[in-house]
Amino acid sequence: MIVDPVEMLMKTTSTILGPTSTGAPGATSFPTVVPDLPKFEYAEDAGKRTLWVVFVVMVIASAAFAAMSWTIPIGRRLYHVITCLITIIAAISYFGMATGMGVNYHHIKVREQHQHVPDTTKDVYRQVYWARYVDWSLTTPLLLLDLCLLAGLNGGHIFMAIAADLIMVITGLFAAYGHESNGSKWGWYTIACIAYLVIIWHLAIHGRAEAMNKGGKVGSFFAAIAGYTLILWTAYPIIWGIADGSRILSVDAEIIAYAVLDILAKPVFGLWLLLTHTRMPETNVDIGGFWSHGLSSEGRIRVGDDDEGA
Ligand code: RET
Repeated sequence: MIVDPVEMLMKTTSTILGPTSTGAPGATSFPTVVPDLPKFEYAEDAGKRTLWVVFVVMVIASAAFAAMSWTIPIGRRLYHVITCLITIIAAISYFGMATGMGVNYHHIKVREQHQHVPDTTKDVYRQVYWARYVDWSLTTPLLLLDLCLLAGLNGGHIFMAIAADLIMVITGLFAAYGHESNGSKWGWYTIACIAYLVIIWHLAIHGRAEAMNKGGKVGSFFAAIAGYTLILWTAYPIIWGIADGSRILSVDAEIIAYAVLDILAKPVFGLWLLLTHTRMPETNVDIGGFWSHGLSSEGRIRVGDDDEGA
């Protein structure tokens, strides 16, 4: 049986430690500091139920995107494949989180100042869902790839945007396990925010310019969907700052906030992208060769692309 040391500690502290008194009535009163019990911040019913709901939404979205892809030839399915993969990865990550995996406690020592006695520290244990960062390290590059392909960005800029994205997610994970006392938490957070600015730069400057070159319709669709993405993505570091960062939001509220953002950033984004792409031939990415025909297609009688089934 795997025993979670923090769960054990929670059980023992709640039975051993009762209310503490600061001295007998009438005794000369000295300034005293009563040691605080450790504080535990963890997901309760609302949070756990939300994780299950998002898991179901991601499964339904994946099924819908797969079904949409079967209606078009394989050579034009690139966006469908990428977008479906995004919701499949999210479904797997939410399944893990809903069943209590991909999460652990981060121990934070909070310094408390007092008027007449030396400072004390309080122990806080807060759950960190590290599975989110695994999810983001796979799905945010894919979301960016969708947008970069739509804009018609070159390989070099796509590579740099995705590299910045991976740096953002990894340093964001370090921030989640960083310490307040030595500045590592907010230091990592700052590095992640700088990486995020690099992503915005690539989308807003290079992406927009390339999309405009593809014509007015593609240009305005890219401006709309990339603008929507930037607004949503910017909400993530804000939620992080008030949840993991300064612990103003409870773990339940954090789960609910990320759930709303994740649904808007993956299934809603995906549906919008795929429906518009199907109606806009200018957004097609021409992928023949191996993707459509396999390695050694020479000499084979090839059925027309349009006849290829699912
Ligand atoms: C962190 C914290 C550190 C600073 C920054 C962050 C940005 C995260 C972003 C996440 C986007 C996630 C998406 C998920 C889709 O479902 C890591 C929260 C800048 C932008 C789009």
